[in-house]
Amino acid sequence: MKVIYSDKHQAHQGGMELHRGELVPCYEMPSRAQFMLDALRQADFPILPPRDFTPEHLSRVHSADYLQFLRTAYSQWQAAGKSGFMLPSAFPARGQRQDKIPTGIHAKLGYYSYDASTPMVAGTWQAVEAGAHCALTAAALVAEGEHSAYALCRPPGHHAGYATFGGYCFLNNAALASQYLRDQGKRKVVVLDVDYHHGNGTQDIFWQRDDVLTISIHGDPATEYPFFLGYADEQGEGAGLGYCHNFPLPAGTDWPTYQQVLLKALQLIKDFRPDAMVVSLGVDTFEDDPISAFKLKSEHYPLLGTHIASLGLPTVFIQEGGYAVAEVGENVAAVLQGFEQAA
Ligand code: OKP
Ligand code: ZN
Repeated sequence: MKVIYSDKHQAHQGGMELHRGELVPCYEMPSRAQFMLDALRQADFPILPPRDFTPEHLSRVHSADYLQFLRTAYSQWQAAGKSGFMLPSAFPARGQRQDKIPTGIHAKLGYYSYDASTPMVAGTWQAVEAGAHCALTAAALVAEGEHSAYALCRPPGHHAGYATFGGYCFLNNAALASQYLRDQGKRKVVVLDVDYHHGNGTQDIFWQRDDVLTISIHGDPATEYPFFLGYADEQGEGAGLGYCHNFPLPAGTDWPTYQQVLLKALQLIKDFRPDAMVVSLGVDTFEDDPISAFKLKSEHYPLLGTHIASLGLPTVFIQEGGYAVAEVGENVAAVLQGFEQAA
């Protein structure tokens, strides 16, 4: 399978994030992508640059005002005399106005975000746009008939909603790939999110739709990020009711338990009978991940790939999280190799 990669991701280097109440160096760092690229090259995956896409592709899953905000936010910060990384500091809470789009940069940051763990810098938009183009290119290859493709996106995307950023994510790469597949004639698409964190952004974007099934297996939001979404009783709304499934799992979840739940998710996918699949591939389920609490070992990642391949679906893999930097590369390569050997 082809790997789509752009070194433009390097322009996004956040600096510090507010993590569980402490300002710490960003876990989501450029070396993550370098380790993945090295491991994939080592494993002989062909590596290609992204194609160009028009802004209209981004507007398919994000609001126009949100995209405009992302493109201009850092210049507005600089115009206010600021430099360095930029974080939101106040958010509209219960009882406060969300019907007015504010104009000041600090108000806008809080309006469009929902945490202080997602800094932006001067190169963020350039990196994020290139990542989205990697996802769209991988989707295009699959739409054109390849059985699978992998987009090495950095930063990740699955926490980005229709008009919200957070959880290190700005554009929802998995949603962009899914919508692209729909627009190219795949009638039903499933997004399987195996990142440790709930794919709240993807859920938000497809919440009211029955043409894109979203399934996420993740740490229990009662204690794990994104905290306020990802419970099992979230099932979609309107036409989308029944087309969203969440599997929150406790800290300490190991491969036998994970595999049982994965098999349930795969059965839901078979029942849906999709024409294509998008996998939000996070390897922060790894036992040594610094911000996660599952206990998967490196030997389990090929098995994850094999299980996914058993569906026999045209599949776009989108890179999400994974913060045990030295091991992310081999774990990602292991999933893709497991998939290819079984496909
Ligand atoms: C991104 B992905 C909150 C901690 C914030 C954000 C985690 C984002 C994970 N105090 N941590 O799903 O791997
Ligand atoms: Zn994650």
